[in-house]
Amino acid sequence: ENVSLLFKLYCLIVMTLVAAAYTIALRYTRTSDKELYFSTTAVCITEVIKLLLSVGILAKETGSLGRFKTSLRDNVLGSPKELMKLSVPSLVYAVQNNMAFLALSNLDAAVYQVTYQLKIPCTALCTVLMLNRTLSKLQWVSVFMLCGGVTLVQWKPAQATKVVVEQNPLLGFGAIAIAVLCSGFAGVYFEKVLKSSDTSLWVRNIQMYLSGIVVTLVGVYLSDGDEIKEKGFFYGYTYYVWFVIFLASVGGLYTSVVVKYTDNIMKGFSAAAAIVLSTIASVMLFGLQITLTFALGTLLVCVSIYLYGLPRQDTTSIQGETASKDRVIGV
Ligand code: NCC
Repeated sequence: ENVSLLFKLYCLIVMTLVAAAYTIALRYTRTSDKELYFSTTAVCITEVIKLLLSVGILAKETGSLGRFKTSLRDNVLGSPKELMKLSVPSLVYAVQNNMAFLALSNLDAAVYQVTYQLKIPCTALCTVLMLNRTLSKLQWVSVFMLCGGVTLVQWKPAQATKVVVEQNPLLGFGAIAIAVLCSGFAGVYFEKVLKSSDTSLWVRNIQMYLSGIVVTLVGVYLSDGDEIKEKGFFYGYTYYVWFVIFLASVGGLYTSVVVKYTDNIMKGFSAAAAIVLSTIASVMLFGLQITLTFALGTLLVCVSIYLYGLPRQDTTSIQGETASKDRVIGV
């Protein structure tokens, strides 16, 4: 499908801004000491909202009520096999999304964001293993360079935050490690399913969010079931919690659009570029100071993007999509 570069850019920028706001807002909601909400329910409600939004978008995409119904009948009710296929990433994403809450309950948002960048090489590895694509040595170097660059760009000296809740940093880092693995695997798995047929993105999303609701409900039951029976599903829900859920839903949908029009590695690269650009914009708008680590990180990010995009020199590996593209442009 042909969409303009401008639209892709728009999706990437929205996705990155939402992700940044999401992390900070989530962290904020976990640092209150009283009436703390059950994070597993927030993950579950997010799946419900994403499902409803996807159904709405599919209705718009199909154009007529008849075609909309046929699409739902064929792809949802009539396709248990496809539903099973999509339950794999939905399970993995359910783990990942719960890990984000666990990590941000135990670690500062800045520390989280920096450590979470390990998902970039992890995603590259999954892409190579699962999509039979190859990366040149230089591209591998650029992937790690990007990872280091984003880390530096987001680096902030540790702040003494007044946090009343009990924190366990080790638990937080463990949760990030799991989230990194999940993000890489689930992202590439979804990309593989999405790009191996003509099925609409919104149908794929509906298939995934349906099992997503079931899986996250199991999570609610297993980890907070007893307490929820006592206090209620929506215990502790403030406007901030609803805002976090809103960001998670919108962010998830934009992520799926980005993966459709680019790929998971590109998602990492462009998110990095968007972070750099938004920081530079805020420096110009609000007159903030550019730190040395930011400047160094920006340099690394730019060089890595340049290196990743260079035409490949090694023609030894003629396998997969990248190699055939290289032949077209005459490398
Ligand atoms: O970690 P990340 O993405 O790979 O997580 C993907 C998020 O998108 C949802 N998703 C994915 C595919 C699909 N078809 N539908 C979806 O709803 C998954 O449920 C999962 O939540 C990133 O690349 O950094 C990004 O990070 C997340 C988020 O900031 C981190 O996971 C931290 O917890 C962003 N999510 C939000 O902003 C809500 C995502 O946009 C980008």
